[in-house]
Amino acid sequence: MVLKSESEYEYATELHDDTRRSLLRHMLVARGLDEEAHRLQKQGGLILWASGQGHEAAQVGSALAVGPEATVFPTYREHAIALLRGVAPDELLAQWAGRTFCGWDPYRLRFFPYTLVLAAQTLHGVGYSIGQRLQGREDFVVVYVGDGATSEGDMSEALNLAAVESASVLFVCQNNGWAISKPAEEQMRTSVAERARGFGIESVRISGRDPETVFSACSRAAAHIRGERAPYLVEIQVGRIRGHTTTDSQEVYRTRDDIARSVAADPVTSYAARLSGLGVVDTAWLDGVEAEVREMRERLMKEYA
Ligand SMILES: Cc1ncc(C[n+]2csc(CCOP(=O)(O)OP(=O)(O)O)c2C)c(N)n1
Ligand SMILES: [Mg+2]
Repeated sequence: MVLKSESEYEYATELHDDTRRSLLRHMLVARGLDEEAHRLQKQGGLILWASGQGHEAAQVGSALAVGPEATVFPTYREHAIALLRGVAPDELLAQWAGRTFCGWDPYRLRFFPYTLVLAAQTLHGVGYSIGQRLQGREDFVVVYVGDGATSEGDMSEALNLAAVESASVLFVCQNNGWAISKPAEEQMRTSVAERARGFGIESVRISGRDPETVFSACSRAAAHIRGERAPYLVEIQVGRIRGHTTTDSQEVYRTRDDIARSVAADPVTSYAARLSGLGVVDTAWLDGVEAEVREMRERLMKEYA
């Protein structure tokens, strides 16, 4: 089956300005937390940090599109979604400081613990959805997975199970092109979106640079899942700005140009510039968010430095 190119998916949905400001605010807060966590790790306050820089539009756009009723099964890099779901910044960092396995209540926030065993959460998510439906409860689940993790057998089992059981699961693959130092081209011969179709799951592949594209694509995917009672997969191509984690030196295996391309395609700075240019946000609004971020960073600094 031939995968449609991105240009065939025109997501022209006009978003309300409040939604656009909300997208940008969540992205800016996530970026601020990420910068602070990275700095704290370098100072020894955290044991490890897996940066989400470059993934913000994919995460915020998808999480806002599915709404608060959906239960999220994350990997270990979904910090923007954690914050959006109400995980407190210090709760989020607690696990990266080795203080807890999970600093929040997964049931109350509908945001499950981070999973470091690659793709394990894909089966957890599908099983949870099926179980919820059997009990007559809300069964909409969003499973996040990286490109590298799709090579795990669990992912194939999860896709097949979701397809045959018509589970209400949205699979969101954030394809940042790398599984640590292994490039995506060496992990697969087709796109993840095309692979999903082989299991009988509808899918789309989009760019993760613009949160509005992600929001629109995931809104459509959610409508499909709720309307058809069938799973869906959205593959979002993102750029990984920092290394895999703070233990990684990506300069060793990525070319300067490749890293520079990811930096140049930064979804946070480009969306801020775009909304400023359109007059959707002004300096006072941006200053307000900056003050909020500064306060959050100062609190984290006191707690973890
Ligand atoms: C079952 C399993 N095998 C190997 C690893 C080691 N490992 C940790 S992260 C990673 C790469 C994952 O890449 P990807 O799924 O693309 O996610 P990304 O880190 O790029 O967001 C690997 C191989 C692991 N955590 N779990
Ligand atoms: Mg990856």
